[in-house]
Amino acid sequence: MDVEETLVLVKPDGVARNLTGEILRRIEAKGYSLVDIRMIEPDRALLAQHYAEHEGKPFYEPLVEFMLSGPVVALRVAGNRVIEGFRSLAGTTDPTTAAPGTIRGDFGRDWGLAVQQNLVHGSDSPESASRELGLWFAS
Ligand code: IDP
Repeated sequence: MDVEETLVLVKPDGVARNLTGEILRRIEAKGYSLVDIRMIEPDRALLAQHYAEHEGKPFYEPLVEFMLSGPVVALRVAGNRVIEGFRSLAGTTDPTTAAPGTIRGDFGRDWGLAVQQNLVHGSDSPESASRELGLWFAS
């Protein structure tokens, strides 16, 4: 067994479209465990840390504005190889080409905006998961 924890965020579009329950249902149906959950209105400082690797990219500012547009649901999720497994459940970044059966493929919409409103975030490595869980579940 390679039990890990990952950070999943239901982004503002997912919360606004009442998809939090559906996303959590898929995570639990896959056999992963919900360890903690918080609804958070992130500030710029938190988002700057969370998205530090993207600073300077063309989509960075629109991405931060989008993430500030409404509450986010943060999930601490545990399971065997859950980091890779959740990213598989989520589908690829672009909702237009994400495979049907994935969260982004089934529900993500291409609004033609400067940032992809693709419903969820999932940590991409054990190092990212540890860092991001520390940010979103601090104190
Ligand atoms: P991921 O969320 O699939 O891991 P990342 O490359 O880490 O994708 O990008 C973080 C977020 O930034 C994406 O989920 C998406 O919302 C946004 N994003 C990434 N690449 C683009 C792009 O080329 N155009 C617009 N938005 C993007």
